[in-house]
Amino acid sequence: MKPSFEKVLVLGLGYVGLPTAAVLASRGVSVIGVDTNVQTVDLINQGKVHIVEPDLDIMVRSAVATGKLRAAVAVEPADAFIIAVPTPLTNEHKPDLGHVRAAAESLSPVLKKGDLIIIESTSPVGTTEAVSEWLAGQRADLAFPHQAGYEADVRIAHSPERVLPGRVLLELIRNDRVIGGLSARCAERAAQLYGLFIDGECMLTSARTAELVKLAENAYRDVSIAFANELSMVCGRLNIDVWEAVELANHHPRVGILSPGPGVGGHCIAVDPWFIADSAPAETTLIQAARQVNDAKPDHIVEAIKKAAEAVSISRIACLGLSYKADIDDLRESPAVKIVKSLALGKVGEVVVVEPHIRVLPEELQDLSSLKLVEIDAALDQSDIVVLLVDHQLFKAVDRARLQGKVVIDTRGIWR
Ligand code: SAJ
Repeated sequence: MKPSFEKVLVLGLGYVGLPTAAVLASRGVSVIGVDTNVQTVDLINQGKVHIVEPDLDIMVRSAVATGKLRAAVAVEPADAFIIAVPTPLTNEHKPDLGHVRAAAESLSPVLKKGDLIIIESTSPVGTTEAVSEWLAGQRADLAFPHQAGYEADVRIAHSPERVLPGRVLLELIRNDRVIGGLSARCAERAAQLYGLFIDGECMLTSARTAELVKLAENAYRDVSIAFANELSMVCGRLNIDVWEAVELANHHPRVGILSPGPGVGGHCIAVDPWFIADSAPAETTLIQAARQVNDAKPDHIVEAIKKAAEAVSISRIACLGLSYKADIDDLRESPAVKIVKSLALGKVGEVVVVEPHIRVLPEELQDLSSLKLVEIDAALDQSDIVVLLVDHQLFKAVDRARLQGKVVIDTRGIWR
């Protein structure tokens, strides 16, 4: 087996692909990052980045400057290929494997004996095997692992990313890594690649198990958050402070209730549980119920705001935060965006929004004429109802005296 990797291609230069490409390049490997977006490719070749993540800009700049990282729109031959493209959800809650398939099939012309392909994209169980079958359909001259197992010419593995946005570079190196091969040899070869930059443990398993493990991790978190969110609604009905109840319950040595919030956002936890539900619909009552509980939470908050608005003559509402969680600029699937949109569409008072990490409102909020993006001071001065949607540092630092006399709806419990 080849001991080293001289050249690695990373397909998809997003939140996972770009940091992975930069870290590999920092270890002396020649890395080509491939993306279909020409602007992204141009930007990276200038040593710049298109996503906000601590230290990523410095790492990319130095990797490009040393010539170890280059971006391109087309694939080329390499020793290993890492696929890190999105796996979105269709409107029917089904996984869309179009990007994974296109990326995998684009490798067909450059693939040769001894190459390694790793799928990092979060994928439903069976995807890695499907990649092997798709490529076998195009390259009858090579033996693939679903046909030839240990003796295959090409090694294919799944190793899901598990990094937390905001801590990507740290977690990429420190986290333990699950590596699932279509054969033991595939997993071993992939572990050699990750061994170049990972301090955590590499745990080898089958591709199907690795696929499920990743989905299980995010579904587990979704179910845990759903429990906290359901409890917050129970406490609302019974007029109990949920934060106090959670804090007290968590003194029990075997209880660790998560924090309720306005709902679950981001591109992972709100999406991945559906991949399990799609594969085993009859067996996933709990997972599907958790999705419904978390998806219903924004509407529950909107109802509480409407009730508060009815109690004042002119309701001027300040919504604090739009991102899907604290101290990042990522608005994907954000419950805060859903709540603000619903208030504006329902004409529930005059709404101003504060989001320190963006300069303009996202497109879906731009046409709502009643909505304005303002600074925190202006928002607090102008409002009678303050809705805290994201626990950004900026909001934690608000002087509580400034909230006096206002109706406060604190969905994250930071001002208790
Ligand atoms: N949330 C709560 N209450 C909590 C914790 C989170 O309401 O107690 C909300 C957040 O506000 C946010 C959502 O849940 O809207 C998700 O945030 P998160 O910090 O739990 O997770 P993500 O989506 O940023 O990242 C997750 C991580 N997975 C797990 O923790 C199991 C990360 O490790 C994965 O790499 C990432 O998904 C991914 O890409 O799959």
